[in-house]
Amino acid sequence: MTTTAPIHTSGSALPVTVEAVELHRIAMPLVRPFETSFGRQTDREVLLVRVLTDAGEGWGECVAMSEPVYSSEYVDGCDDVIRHYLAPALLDAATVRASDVAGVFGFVVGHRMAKAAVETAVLDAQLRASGQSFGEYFGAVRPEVDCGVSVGISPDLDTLLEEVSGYVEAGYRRIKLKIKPGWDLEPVAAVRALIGDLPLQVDANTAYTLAHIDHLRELDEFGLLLIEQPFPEDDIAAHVRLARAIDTPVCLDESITGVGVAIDAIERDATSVVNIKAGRMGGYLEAVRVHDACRDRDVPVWCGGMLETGLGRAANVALAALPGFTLPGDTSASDRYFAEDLTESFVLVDGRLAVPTGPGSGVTVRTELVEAWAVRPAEFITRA
Ligand code: OSB
Ligand code: MG
Repeated sequence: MTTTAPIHTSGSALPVTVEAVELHRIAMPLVRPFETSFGRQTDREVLLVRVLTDAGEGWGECVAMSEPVYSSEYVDGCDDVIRHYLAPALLDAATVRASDVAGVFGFVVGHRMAKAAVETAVLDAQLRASGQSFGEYFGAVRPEVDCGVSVGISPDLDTLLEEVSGYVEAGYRRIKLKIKPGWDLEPVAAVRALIGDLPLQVDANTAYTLAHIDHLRELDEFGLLLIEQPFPEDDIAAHVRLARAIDTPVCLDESITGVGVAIDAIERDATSVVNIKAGRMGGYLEAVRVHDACRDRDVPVWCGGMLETGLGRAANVALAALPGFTLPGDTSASDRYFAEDLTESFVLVDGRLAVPTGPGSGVTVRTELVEAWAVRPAEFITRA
């Protein structure tokens, strides 16, 4: 009963032979520090995967953070697992389509962000060769997507309100506030008073426990779209209990590592909205499957973010153009993150970003910047 267009895994999408995998490590300063319940980030250390194939090149961005604080993955770990396991397996696999890659990587447990980065690079190469865009391949149904913005924990309320005002002026269609114990009801009340009835939601990144249920119920008076991931990722049962106690919809992020968990969490009423992040799920193909499963169950989804560069953003925006993405995503404009982006800039127009239409990701990695921003020499992995 899947109602969405199927992934276009056949037809013009010819398989490619991967001849080399390149790993690039760059650092990009954020325009302002980003603080969450798990820490404060001032720059993004990005691992980029470039595959060289018989049909041309493809690029993928690894969304892992420098430290294993959002999930167990982190940049050095992804680098290591790609270098020692994923890249050699891909080079051994002869010809592959992107839809084969998860199978090739099936012998490695977990490491979804690493797998996603490589799979995306293969998909980019494959689609560039066949002239199809990510949006067409995923089944996009709209030329642009509604955008929200994720706002970090501030040193004080004045700073928070000033930051939020700027985003409202820029035209964002939804505000998300990071919360944690000690930074929740007050900032939410202040921002609600500032923004009137503009959609507002909160994200706790697992900072609460069941002992906070009564406290979290106090959020109900602010008419939030949702509360994202209040409890630890493996505690689905705790989210079931909160969902029963609170009027605000509960939305899982960290917990949803694939379509199986998504269906389980929905069937148990742990989550009534799902945050889709391809990196967390092992790739865009699994993300599309989660979208389809949610749509079949009338569960709205929205596209999460990991402070991606234009490369990752291009793919996220294409994904967010699928029909089940009915809420604004954390797909913000380039200037919300970086003074200069790694690709063409994504510019907010009327609160939306345009879905790229060119082949593959539809954006071009500025290789001179990859070189200029490198924190270490590139690594080249070829067939043994
Ligand atoms: O939980 O959604 C999250 C950033 C890094 C890690 C986790 C999260 C986030 C964000 C930022 O909220 C979303 C974005 O603008 O990319
Ligand atoms: Mg989140």
